[in-house]
Amino acid sequence: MAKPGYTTDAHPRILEGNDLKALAKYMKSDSCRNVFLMLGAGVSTSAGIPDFRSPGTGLYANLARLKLPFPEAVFEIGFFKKNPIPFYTLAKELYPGRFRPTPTHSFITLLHSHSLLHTCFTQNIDTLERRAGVPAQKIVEAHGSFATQRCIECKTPFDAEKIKKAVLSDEIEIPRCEQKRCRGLVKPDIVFFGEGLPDQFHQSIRNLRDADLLIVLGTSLTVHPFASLVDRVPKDCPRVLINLDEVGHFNKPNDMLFLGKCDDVVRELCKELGWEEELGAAWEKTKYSLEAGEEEPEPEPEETVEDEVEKITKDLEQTLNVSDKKDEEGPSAKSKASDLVELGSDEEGKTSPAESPTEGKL
Ligand code: CNA
Repeated sequence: MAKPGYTTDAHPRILEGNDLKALAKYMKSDSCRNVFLMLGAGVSTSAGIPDFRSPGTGLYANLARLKLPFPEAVFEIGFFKKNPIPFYTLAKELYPGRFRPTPTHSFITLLHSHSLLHTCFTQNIDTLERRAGVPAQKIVEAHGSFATQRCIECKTPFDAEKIKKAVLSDEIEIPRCEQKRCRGLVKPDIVFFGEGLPDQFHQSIRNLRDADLLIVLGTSLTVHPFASLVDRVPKDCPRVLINLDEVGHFNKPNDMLFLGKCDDVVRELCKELGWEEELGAAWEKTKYSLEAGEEEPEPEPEETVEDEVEKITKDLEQTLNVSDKKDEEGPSAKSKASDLVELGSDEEGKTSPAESPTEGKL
């Protein structure tokens, strides 16, 4: 719910500059009551989870050398039906529980504890927002998550512990529906190409008209309809982009651009807000949240996102080598590429919005 008692006339949405100091001042003013966030994979790269599109370290660049008809096939529902092994190989690497939330995730919990957070829209499927302690009712997982799973045929939900066991076992087991006449493939509720976005996403869009501030973090803004949320806030609502590179069209008078790593920018912003210590304390709490009840882990040499990508690619390569035959049965690059709804490029090389009524992620 948007906070009551707010009028634009009494509290105009005006920024006094275009730096973090001005942003912090606005955030502490009475004008800023409802903060909305839009998150992408760049928020989790410092946790060791590769994004898709960063050149070199992104999953797509690395999957390109594998025997997939095209890198995105791993997340394509038609391909999954024919060969679920590549997805499950990747799922094993990305399965929640192994990664610690980042300082940026902890910043979101501070927005909540300071009664500023309205909704955190995320494209991420890693559930790190929840792990950091952001309340579930404040999160819209637009592309689904690993939190629940079901049969892709009869839609019967599947037991969380059983899928976890199957995914994390040494030999990947592909979980199957337990309904006697079904036995369909089971998949985490992650939105694949060719699948619709959750109802909660569509229902939450209208709330953006109450936004006093939109902060967009770590996303290439190439996936629609998610990317179009930036245009759903009121005309005078300040919009902030925090990303490694410039994306989207942040050129309105109240727009702000901070190019850099999310964690670095967020730390600076917290300094300006006087939240520096709180951020440190909130992030410290995430240290032992890797698995409920898990003891403090032994210190390990820090794994970089490059190491993680290399590991994922190697695992997939190995799996695909042993499943050549299945690969051959899979859809051809040519025929499936034409089915994708998100990857058409406009003249600037950016992905254009899906024309098709069928939605899809990526
Ligand atoms: P993307 O297209 O890979 O873009 C990531 C963006 O983040 C790029 O613009 C990068 O420059 C930027 N970036 C990378 N690291 C940082 C950093 N440390 N600080 C600031 N910016 C950074 O990913 P999107 O999220 O835009 O694409 C949407 C896809 C990616 C969704 O469907 C997700 O499900 C999917 N995805 C999710 C995860 C995850 O859950 N962690 C990981 C990989 C992909």
